[in-house]
Amino acid sequence: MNVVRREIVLVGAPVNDGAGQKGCVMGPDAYRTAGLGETLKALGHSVTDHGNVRLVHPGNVAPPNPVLRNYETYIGWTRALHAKAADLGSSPVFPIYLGGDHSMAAGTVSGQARAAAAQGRPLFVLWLDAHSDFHTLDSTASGNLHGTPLAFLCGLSGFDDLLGAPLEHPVSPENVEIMGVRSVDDAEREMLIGLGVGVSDMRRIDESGVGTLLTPFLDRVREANGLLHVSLDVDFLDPEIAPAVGTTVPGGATFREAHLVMEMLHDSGLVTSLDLVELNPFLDERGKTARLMVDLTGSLFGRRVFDRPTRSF
Ligand code: Z70
Ligand code: MN
Ligand code: MN
Ligand code: MN
Repeated sequence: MNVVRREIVLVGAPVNDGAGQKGCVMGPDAYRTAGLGETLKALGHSVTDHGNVRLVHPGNVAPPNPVLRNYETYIGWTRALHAKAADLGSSPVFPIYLGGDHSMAAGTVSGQARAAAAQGRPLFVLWLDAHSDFHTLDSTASGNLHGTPLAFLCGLSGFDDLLGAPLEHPVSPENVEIMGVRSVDDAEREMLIGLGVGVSDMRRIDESGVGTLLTPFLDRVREANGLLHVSLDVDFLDPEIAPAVGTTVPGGATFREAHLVMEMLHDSGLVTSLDLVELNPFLDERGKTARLMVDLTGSLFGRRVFDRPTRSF
């Protein structure tokens, strides 16, 4: 078997203030309960659980837009997770960040991008999500900050409070691929088109298939000698198979589409860090969604039905 043994580090990010409802705070423990560590060990990897990152409150910061909800904790979580991810990114481990709502990616991905830059390598981001999470602090109408991390990560303006300075190592918009999207607000659409972010929406998936859409992106990562961060939002999946999310959007990725993405990512050998976000265990059905997310992570780390052909002719 050609198993590449990875040194995996689990990092809990019990972030809930970016979402519209409560429950994601329980995400990290649901993944642990569903056997994420055991699953990865059974595939031959080493797994160390670093426990949960703790919020450091930044003190009083005036929000630039009155609609923003929990602006100060967005800042606190971004700083804490950025520091953790920059540290892990500079060592040979594979971090899995257990969310927590998607606002946590402002910290995890910016930290990984800092570590990538220190190695002189570009960071690519595959954002698997029903939403594009591409609002600025001005454009968001809901004020839910989990709708903003990808705009921050791509270097859009207005986010300087998050790290206390302009983002030093933004992710290049052409190095981002959003896949599975089916809910985009008008302001986000204009910015995504203006910046040339790669988007494979559900229609393109229906027409071409996830494999055909993913291959050219992976080729670009490889040709650029890039690092690849995958940010997997539970709502990428169809709510029939993954009900444990705050805002269900019908028409998501199927079980097989999602596994194929993970299997192809595994075979590429290009992925260097992962977020598992937006799991709301309070809304789950007997652990079904948590277990599916664990199984998908297993596919990303090498689980397969056969490791070689049964015949040589
Ligand atoms: C909408 C907003 C959102 C979930 C991201 C939705 C944002 N664009 N919702 N992830 N579950 O409120 O900005
Ligand atoms: Mn999201
Ligand atoms: Mn630097
Ligand atoms: Mn989403």
